[in-house]
Amino acid sequence: MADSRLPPGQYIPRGLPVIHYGRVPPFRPDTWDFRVSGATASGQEHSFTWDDFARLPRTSVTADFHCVTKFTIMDQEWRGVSPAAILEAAPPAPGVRHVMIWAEYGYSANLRRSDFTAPGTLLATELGDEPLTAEHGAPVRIIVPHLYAWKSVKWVRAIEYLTEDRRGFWEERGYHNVADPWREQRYSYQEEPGEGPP
Ligand SMILES: Nc1nc2c(c(=O)[nH]1)N[C@H]1C(S)=C(S)[C@@H](COP(=O)(O)O)O[C@H]1N2
Ligand SMILES: [Mo]
Repeated sequence: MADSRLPPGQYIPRGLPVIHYGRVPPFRPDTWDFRVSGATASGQEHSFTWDDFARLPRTSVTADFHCVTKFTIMDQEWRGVSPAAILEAAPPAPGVRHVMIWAEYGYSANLRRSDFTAPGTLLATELGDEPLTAEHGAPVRIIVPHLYAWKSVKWVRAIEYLTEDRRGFWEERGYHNVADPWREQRYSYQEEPGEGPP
């Protein structure tokens, strides 16, 4: 039953939309890196080359994708690296409750640690058995299917461990800090106490 899988206010469009702010960045495997910074257990930043990243354990997720502009894409099959593998390779300090996902050109989105480690969340490198295309976020994007898709950051380059919550790009511009589509958490004025940084 498709309807029970469609959050309130959403519809199913034709085709697969491409949406982002700004330009599509080029991918240069020789200079690309993936950093884990902020409150790491060691106090040091971790850096992965493309080869390092490609050697991390891989898994897949099938999920629906809900954009706040109201389209929903059903049953996308993603493959990539589980956030658990990142937490293991680059352990966070005790106290880390939030993360900031950073993309090329400074786009960012914040997640609660529990959303980062949720079973559907994935650092995806493939969609439907094909490597991600540039416009859909190659080489790595995060997929957080249980939240509005502005948090599914394309072209991810870094994860910053946070001991206190901080707003990302759209969360600073009037969008909801949590962004649960089932509760229609679209805008920041809907936030209840405790759902955003003080
Ligand atoms: N780096 C980056 N990631 C981003 C965005 C962006 O502007 N920059 N837009 C987000 C929004 S609003 C949506 S709906 C999805 C769209 O993903 P798609 O283009 O693969 O359909 O990407 C998200 N990830
Ligand atoms: Mo979106």
